Amino acid sequence: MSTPIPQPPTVPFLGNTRDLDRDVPIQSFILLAKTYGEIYQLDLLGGRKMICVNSHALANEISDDKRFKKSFAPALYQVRNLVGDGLFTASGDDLYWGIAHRILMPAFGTMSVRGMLDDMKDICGQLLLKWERFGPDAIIDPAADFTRVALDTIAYCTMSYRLNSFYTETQQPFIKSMVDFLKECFVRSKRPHLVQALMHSATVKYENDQQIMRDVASSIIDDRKQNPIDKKDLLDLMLNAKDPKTGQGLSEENIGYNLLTFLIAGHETSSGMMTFTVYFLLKNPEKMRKLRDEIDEVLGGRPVEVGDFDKLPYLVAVMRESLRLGPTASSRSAAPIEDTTLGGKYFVKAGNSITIQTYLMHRDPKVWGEDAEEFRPERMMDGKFEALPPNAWQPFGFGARACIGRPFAWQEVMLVLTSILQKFDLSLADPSYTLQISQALTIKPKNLTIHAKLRTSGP
Ligand code: MNH
Repeated sequence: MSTPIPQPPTVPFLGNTRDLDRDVPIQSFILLAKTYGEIYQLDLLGGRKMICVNSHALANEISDDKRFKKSFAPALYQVRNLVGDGLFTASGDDLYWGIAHRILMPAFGTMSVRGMLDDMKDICGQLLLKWERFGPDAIIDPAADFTRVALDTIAYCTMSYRLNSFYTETQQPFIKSMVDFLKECFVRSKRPHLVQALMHSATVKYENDQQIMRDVASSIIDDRKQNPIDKKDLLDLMLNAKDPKTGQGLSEENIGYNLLTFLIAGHETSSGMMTFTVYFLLKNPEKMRKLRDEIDEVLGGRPVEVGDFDKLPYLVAVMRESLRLGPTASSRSAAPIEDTTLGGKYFVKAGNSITIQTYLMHRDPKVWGEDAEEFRPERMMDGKFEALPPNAWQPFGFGARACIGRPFAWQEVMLVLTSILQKFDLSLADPSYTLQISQALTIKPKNLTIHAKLRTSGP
């Protein structure tokens, strides 16, 4: 006998759509989990159901490529309007996922990423200069500056293209369009078709935002075609490499999709991670001191090099803990390949999307204990990380469809954090700040502001 999956009361026509906050849906997911526990379902528009799981036990069961395959929450499905069958949004059955995956994997291996360190330093240096020149009284918006770093880093390291975000006063049009586009994807996925049809100006803007991003992609591709370079970067691979298995290259259309995929997937998550980490460190000054002591001890004042990354265990623990409490990709979805039963009692039909709320799973007291809400990097080191139950820490997803950019993001964030802490004393601009979350496709701290003062006591 199967047990029905708990569900909040529905209203006619709208189902459970009103249970989801428009701007910050994760707030609703947190509240719903408090009421309904490890699993619940919602009726969305167009007859779709959303099943959410919140516990490690159920998430672990779904982390099985033989029983489940990646699926798309409604908002992510909308993102396909822009990036089609690019790597992130391709369905497992899309021929192009396999071709692009095999062509692009080598570009994101650890060795290849190590070769990008100097280019990453170029961009990171622009951030350091800006904060130094702004001086100790300036109010810095770290989410905005980390977005500049991350976006410029991905464009420069993988496409040898300078977006020069630090040289524009306001946000890059690309970033503005991207944020608005992702927001609209969310809102759209919850709007009835009839209402959507009437929202003419929203649709015009939605399409205009996509065009702005497509234009950036085209100019990067055209620029490369006109000015070929020797470097075998990601863009070169996309334009020229052949899939070893099928012998096929990527189509023009798919190159465009993937280029935008990398610009979007390659920066939102990393910039959010840097912002969360700075937030957690500022709220936990003794952890900040401990981290800085480690950096000073290992590096003195010299720039970090590739070989140093293995010598900074506390930094690694801080990054893991920050991604546990602030997993910037806060959920992922998968669907059973055949009809199945979850947790021995909840029946789920084949193809019915299940959303793992990583944010909640990362706080499951069965795994993390009663102090799960506390930022405690110590739980991520000295063998404790390796001893965690399988799939308890999953900020980069799972299996074949896990994050391809993990080594890239890891190195980038290590570089930025070590560089900032070597150079500045950070403080909250508003000491009473408490965490609020903003959400587009990913989550990050909202309205966090800081000061950065050059260190007086050097290493
Ligand atoms: Mn990334 C997939 C999280 C940085 C490019 N990424 C995923 C998934 C998660 C994720 C979770 C799986 C999503 C799903 O199952 O639906 N990614 C992150 C986080 C960071 C990150 C937390 C940084 C911190 N990602 C990056 C960077 C790049 C990148 C940097 C590019 C350089 N990610 C991708 C791509 C995919 C992906 C591409 C899709 C991979 C695939 O399906 O084959």
